Amino acid sequence: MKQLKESGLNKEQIIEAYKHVLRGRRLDERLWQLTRIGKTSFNISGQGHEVGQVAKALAFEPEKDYFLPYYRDMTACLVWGMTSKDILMGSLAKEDDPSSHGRQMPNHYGSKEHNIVSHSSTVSTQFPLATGVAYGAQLGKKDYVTLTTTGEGSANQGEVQEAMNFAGVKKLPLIFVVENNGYAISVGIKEQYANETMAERGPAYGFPGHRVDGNDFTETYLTFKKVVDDARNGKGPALVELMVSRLTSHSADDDHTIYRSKEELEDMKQKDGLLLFEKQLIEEGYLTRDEMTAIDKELKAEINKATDEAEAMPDPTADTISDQVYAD
Ligand SMILES: Cc1ncc(C[n+]2csc(CCOP(=O)(O)OP(=O)(O)O)c2C)c(N)n1
Ligand SMILES: [Mg+2]
Repeated sequence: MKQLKESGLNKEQIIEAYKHVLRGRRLDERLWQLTRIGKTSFNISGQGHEVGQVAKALAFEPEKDYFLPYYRDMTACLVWGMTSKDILMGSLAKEDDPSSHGRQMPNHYGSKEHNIVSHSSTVSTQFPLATGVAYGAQLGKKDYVTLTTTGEGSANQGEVQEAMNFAGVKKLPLIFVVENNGYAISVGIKEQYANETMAERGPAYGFPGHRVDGNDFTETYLTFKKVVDDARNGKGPALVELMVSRLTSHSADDDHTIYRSKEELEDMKQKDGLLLFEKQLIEEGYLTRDEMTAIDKELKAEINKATDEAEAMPDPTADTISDQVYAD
């Protein structure tokens, strides 16, 4: 793994990155708890994707760049500006949920305030939409870059190929990401695609493709920094394949112990990106274990407060059922 100092980020920024990673993990654990005690209907989790998502998001300028995420990108959405309370209001389907005012399923992140465009449950439909958002930047001579993401199984949908082809033809300022966690629900990669890597599909459409280890913070951050800078400078799109692990079942509605071996699950736990990142932070002198424990305590208090506040927010009322669904 590359050293953290090679990222060019200072100590404060690296510690901030760690807080984002840990917040993503702790908040997701809270979402699981709420599902299990029947307070929410569903959860789909990014545990194992967090380090890569933080490194990715930090390479953008969320004040102006657009993000069309997929359902596992909660931690990236937190970096982009959403709060724990925002996410919790979405899971609890509250009227003030910024993603959809409680109309969508949990984990369909969106925020008008933060340029995060809400997506459909039909996987990868955000890809052609992102192409449109990026084309808007080009036609309007604006310097924002658009980011869109999906999983490696969903990357085989037809509209993904259409979106990448159009982006290549027009040289759009658009970064495509495939978060490759090796599974599409219970289906492993051997049954998903026949090419070696997802990254090699970039050059097939006329732009660079990079495969990075999503647990290597520096490698991921520097790769995104380069492609984002290039996109902003008119050099066109790129595809980044982020190699990550799905530490949980696909969602709150399945049990991965049925289709993954005990050995595989144990091995994955040992290689948990959060633990590797913590080890690296200690070894490279950024934080001590005690300091990490203190940060964890702070984040747990923050998430408890956000949960109480989100739970106390009003539900949508029946007479507003079609608000936020149809334009006036
Ligand atoms: C068009 C479409 N087909 C099937 C589904 C059901 N579905 C939801 S997620 C998913 C698996 C996606 O796997 P992958 O793209 O690898 O992403 P991951 O969940 O592993 O992050 C499937 C089949 C769907 N939502 N939309
Ligand atoms: Mg997958």
